[in-house]
Amino acid sequence: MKCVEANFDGLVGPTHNYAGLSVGNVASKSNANAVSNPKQAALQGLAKMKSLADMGMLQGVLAPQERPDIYSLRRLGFTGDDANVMREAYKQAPHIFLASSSASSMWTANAATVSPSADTADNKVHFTPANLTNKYHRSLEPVTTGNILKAVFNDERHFAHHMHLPDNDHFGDEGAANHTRLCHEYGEPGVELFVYGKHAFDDNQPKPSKFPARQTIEASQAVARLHQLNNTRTVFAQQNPQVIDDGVFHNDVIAVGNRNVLFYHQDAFLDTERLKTDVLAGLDERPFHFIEVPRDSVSVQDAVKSYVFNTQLINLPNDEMVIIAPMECQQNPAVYSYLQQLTQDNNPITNVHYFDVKQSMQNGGGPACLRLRVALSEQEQGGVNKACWMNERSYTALQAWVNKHYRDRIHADDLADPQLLIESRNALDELTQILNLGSVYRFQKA
Ligand code: SUG
Repeated sequence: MKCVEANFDGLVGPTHNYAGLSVGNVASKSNANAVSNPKQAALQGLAKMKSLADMGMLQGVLAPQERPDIYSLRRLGFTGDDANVMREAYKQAPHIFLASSSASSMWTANAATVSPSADTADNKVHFTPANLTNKYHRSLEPVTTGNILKAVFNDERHFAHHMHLPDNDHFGDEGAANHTRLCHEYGEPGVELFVYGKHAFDDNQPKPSKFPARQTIEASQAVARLHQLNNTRTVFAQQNPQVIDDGVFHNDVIAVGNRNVLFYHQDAFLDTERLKTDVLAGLDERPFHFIEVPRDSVSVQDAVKSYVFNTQLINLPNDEMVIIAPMECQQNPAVYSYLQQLTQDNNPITNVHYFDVKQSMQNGGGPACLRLRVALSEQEQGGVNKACWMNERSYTALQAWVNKHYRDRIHADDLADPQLLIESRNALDELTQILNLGSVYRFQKA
């Protein structure tokens, strides 16, 4: 079965801003209160999507969410018309209001965990939206994420959609950011590697002491069960608690895998040897490449600053494997020289392409955070909502849409402007037509 891996990037929403909401995420905290540029952010994201499509990759678009989330503010006791809810929430509980205004759904690596049909017992592609319980602003995402995924992958013959896991820290789940699929060919059964930060039901296991572990093993195991994965090809590995305390809040900040390559930092995992043995046990004899980056070449601090592991490892149509990296990797001497050498060494990676996604990077979201990977057979591709593919036509339409609706400057104080909610709803309503999504937002159902 010929399969390719598609990337579905999150479109940056109209309220993109820097609110310092993510403890444990260095960039988010250090850019708190900075002025953002939602228009530039969305255009940077679209440019990356279009470049990948131009490279011959299957590239999709996932719609952003409605913010501020008036419904959750009403649940918290703010009343009156929408403008009053915003005004009162901003006045009485500014932190809650800012959290309700985040455009964080752009980081679709956290939208869901996806298992391709080659790995699942019923041969369907399985999706479980991430509950993102660890951060309040992100915990507002899963219901709408589920609606959007169902509107994009809307063919029951091929796609199975699960509800997100119970909304509790015991089942904290951050989706594909902590999940990597390794295989020789996308259409063959692969190994699904789940990386977790802590055991929720066993206090005697190691865990970080300074920053939260967002993903539990219990959540990863539940997703593996829901997706009907084969035990012999499912690996659970613990992230090194020390690196979480150093700012590695998701595994995709310290490791990335694609097909027969796992590219990771020496300090990424608690037990690297065991992980390697378990991965190899699930694959056949063909060569597999563990590319371990020594701390002497790239420190964990440089990895966190440059996001060298929050890169996309992709196979181009000619089968060359290349890295899609943020510009920040070019600007960091240790990282840049490591990457230069890597493409000369004896491994499948031949080239690095650098992209400007700075608006997202300043909130701790690199190229890999912005995309959800979905390996699809030709038949399954036919079941995907056609309007959601990136091509010349959709690119032109989406660029025009951003230019028409987005602001080029947002500071925290601007978020309480009722006009911003009206602008955002108008924009999203039009977007659902461009992407042929139907009514995925609550304001459209009212
Ligand atoms: O969850 N930042 C996101 C970044 C997510 C990155 N995703 C992956 N690594 N896959 C987060 O911490 C910051 C929002 C703010 O501070 O305004 C934020 O939510």
